[in-house]
Amino acid sequence: MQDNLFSTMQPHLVDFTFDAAVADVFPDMLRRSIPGYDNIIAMLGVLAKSYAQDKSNVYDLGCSLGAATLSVHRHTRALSMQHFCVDNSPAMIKRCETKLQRHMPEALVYCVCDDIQNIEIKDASVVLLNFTLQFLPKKARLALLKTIYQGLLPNGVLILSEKLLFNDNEVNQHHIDWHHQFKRANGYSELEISQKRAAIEKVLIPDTLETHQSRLAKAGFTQTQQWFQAFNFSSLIAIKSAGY
Ligand code: GEK
Repeated sequence: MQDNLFSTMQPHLVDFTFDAAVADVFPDMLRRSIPGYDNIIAMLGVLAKSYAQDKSNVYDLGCSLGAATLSVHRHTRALSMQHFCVDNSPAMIKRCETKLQRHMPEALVYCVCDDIQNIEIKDASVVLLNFTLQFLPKKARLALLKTIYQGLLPNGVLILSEKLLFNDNEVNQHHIDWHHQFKRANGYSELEISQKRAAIEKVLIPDTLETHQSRLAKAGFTQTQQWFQAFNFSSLIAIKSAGY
């Protein structure tokens, strides 16, 4: 279904929520709003294949409709792994469960409707935070990364994709303008772009790349690589070294 949720003037714009109306148009919304989204999803599977371990767990935190889990499974189906898909939106997790049952029926998948801060992470070889950390209060982000680090096996990885903020105002504005051009090129109108921006700005709070890198280091990760960036959207891979 096509995303036209913000195409008509909304007299009382409320903060963005991941409700049923959003879940119904979500694949179209992400594809047309996040530069490189399909590419990132495909590469999550490619990267996961290098680090996935037999008899380990994979966590997709803020899984929405399970696109990242599907990609990981596509590349790792020869291994025996348990997939934990977590989202606190009932509309998302319900659709996710149906979709994964249909597309990976042979896999061990647990779809959990909860806040990702309440989840115990253990025996994990791959943890995905694909555009989710940005929705957590800033002061809760380090604690979650520490929990993830503790729950990872040696050589395990966290893949963290986020919208970025830039310290330099002019540079930041360029990225915002390029992103809006990308949305226009994908058929969003000026009204849709401005109403979506107003609805999401209090719930999606981006950090700079440097903040992410230093927070990952504080959580324990000694190796972090930025493997993707398109405008102000980026993805990092953080590895838990074998010595720990
Ligand atoms: C993808 N990863 O397609 N606990 C659990 N879920 C949360 C929380 C929380 N505290 N906060 C937000 N979410 C997906 C895309 S979307 C990104 C992720 C976006 C969930 C929220 O319900 C939504 O489904 C998801 O995180 C963010 O690969 O919409 O920009």
